[in-house]
Formats: sequence, C-alpha cells, structure tokens
Amino acid sequence: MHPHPVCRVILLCACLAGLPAQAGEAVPVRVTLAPSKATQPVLSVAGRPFSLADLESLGMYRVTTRTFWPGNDGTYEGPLLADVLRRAGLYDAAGVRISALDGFSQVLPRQDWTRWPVLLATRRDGQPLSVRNKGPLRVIYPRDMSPELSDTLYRLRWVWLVNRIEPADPE
Ligand SMILES: Nc1nc2c(c(=O)[nH]1)N[C@H]1C(S)=C(S)[C@@H](COP(=O)(O)O)O[C@H]1N2
Ligand SMILES: [Mo]
Repeated sequence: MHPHPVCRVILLCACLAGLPAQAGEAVPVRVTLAPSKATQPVLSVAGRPFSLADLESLGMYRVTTRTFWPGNDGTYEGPLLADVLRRAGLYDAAGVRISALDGFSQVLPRQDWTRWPVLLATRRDGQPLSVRNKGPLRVIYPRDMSPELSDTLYRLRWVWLVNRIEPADPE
C-alpha cells in the first residue's frame, strides 16, 4: 500500500517534529579541555587504579544525546570507553563487567566499544559529574548516532556511579 502524497508530507513532518532539537554533536567529537587535577583513584580497571586526571588525559570527547530518561538528555564529555580499556589491556576482552558504587553492574560485549564511540563520561556541560548527577563516571552511548541504540537492550548498559571494570564473558 502506497500512502497518498499528502499523507507522505504529513508523515514526513511528524518524523521531523520527533527529532531532537539540539545544537550539539550526535557523533562524539574530540575536544580540548584541561584535564582534571584530581589524582585520587576513582576507578579500578582490571585491578589498575585510575584517577580523573588519568582518565581525562586519555583524550576527551563530547557528545550531545537523548537518553532513555528525558531529564538526563544533554551534552557529556569524557574519554572513550575503548581508550580506557586499551590503557588497561582490556580492549580485546570478549566483554567487560561495569560495576557501580550502588552494587549495580552490567556486562557490555566487546562490539559495544568497537562499534560505537561509547563515553565513560566525567563531565556534563564541561562540569564534573557529581554523585548526585550519577557521577563521577557514567557510561554514555551516542544514542542519536543510530536508531539501533534506542533498543531497550541498551537501557541497562547506561551504568552510572561507575567504579570498577573487569573482564567478563558476555551473557
Ligand atoms: N549505578 C546504576 N546504574 C544504573 C542503574 C542503577 O540502579 N544503578 N539502573 C539502570 C536501569 S535499570 C535503568 S532503566 C537506568 C535508570 O535510569 P533512571 O534512574 O534515570 O530512570 O539506569 C541504569 N543504570
Ligand atoms: Mo530500569
């Protein structure tokens, strides 16, 4: 069945209206930001400690994204999860378990960090993420890069309060 031309125009307008009205980048871009000076460990990756200074020295990326939770939509900055894993020798792991201060954890399969520029965000709008704002470290998928990332499969993988990453077999 082919929609009437007028219906096509209406459908097109409805689709456009549904797109996020945002000025930022849907695809993460490299940004220059003076790295944090905080040197106390905030994250353990395969037993190796990382401070905010260590993490932000890996190279910062910025993405503007919708999330599964409207109040959380916004612009985030941080190193790529792939770069953090590479530094700790986990880039080639089949998967990693990302654990949080509240005991929550999720296993991410390798294809998530090889296929998508997933951020381990340290900041929102350039400001450090407080624990109240789900920091100091929070997984941010570049959700607006692809409709695939809106699949509810990804919903649980947006771990916040991240404090530990270990190799793990994907479920
Ligand atoms: N650290 C941590 N991350 C987490 C969770 C959690 O309980 N703790 N819940 C997950 C689940 S079940 C969902 S649906 C979303 C919840 O986001 P919201 O609390 O902003 O709605 O974050 C995910 N990340
Ligand atoms: Mo949830």
